[in-house]
Amino acid sequence: MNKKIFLACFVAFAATFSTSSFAQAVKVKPVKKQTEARPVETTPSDLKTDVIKKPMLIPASGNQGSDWSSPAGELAFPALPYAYDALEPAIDKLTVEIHYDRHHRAYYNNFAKAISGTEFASMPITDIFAKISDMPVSVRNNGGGFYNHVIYWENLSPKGGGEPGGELAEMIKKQFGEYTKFVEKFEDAAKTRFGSGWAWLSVDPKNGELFISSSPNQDNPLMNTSERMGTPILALDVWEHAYYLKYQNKRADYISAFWKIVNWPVVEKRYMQAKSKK
Ligand code: MN3
Repeated sequence: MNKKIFLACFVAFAATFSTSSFAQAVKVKPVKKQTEARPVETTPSDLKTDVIKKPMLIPASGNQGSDWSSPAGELAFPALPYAYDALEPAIDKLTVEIHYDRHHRAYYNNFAKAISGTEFASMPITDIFAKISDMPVSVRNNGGGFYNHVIYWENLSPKGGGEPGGELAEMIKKQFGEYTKFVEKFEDAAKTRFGSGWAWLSVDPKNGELFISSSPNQDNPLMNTSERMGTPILALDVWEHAYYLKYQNKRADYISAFWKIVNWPVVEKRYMQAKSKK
């Protein structure tokens, strides 16, 4: 081969090779297309960026353990009681991370903003909920979003599952029959909640009875807009952001996995507290 031609071929080859490697190195992952039409969730606007790894350490708060009696303006954003991957395989790490660090934190921040400098800042959040029909919609959505997720994270545990014990177990048996009947009824409330919302087990303050309900959006049974008001002792988030990455449209599979991570001792403790306040 002519030396010049060889050199030209070599340069052309090298240029092609280096261009394609470079192209590969900077190749951006294609954005996953949504494969089916589904209801659009309202998500805080700062959720659109990729997940940023942040240290887990968040200052411990005064409201850990569901003490909601302090003024709403003094409530802190509580630390997640376990690592992001601790609930696997029931709930995957990325879902917990985004759900807690983006969604929940945004509700907290927006709630703090909504009540800052208002008379609501000095009221316990439970008193705000009791008058929620008179409150601005930002207080309702973000206050509910903040509170509901604290209840939810606390009633989950990597060591959860099994069945409730103590007086709660007795009351469940008395009101719903076997434990499996209770599970069926709770699952029904969670599955049939249309769109985004929550399923709840609560204590009726008037007679100490347990009842199952569901709520739309970020509403909860403490709000005076509820059909039946009560103190929530078990919460299940059925917004798509709580399960979609792992379960996609299979909400029912997420709901059955939920029972494997329910922190019954916490639910029992809440039951005893709610009962004593009736
Ligand atoms: Mn949620």
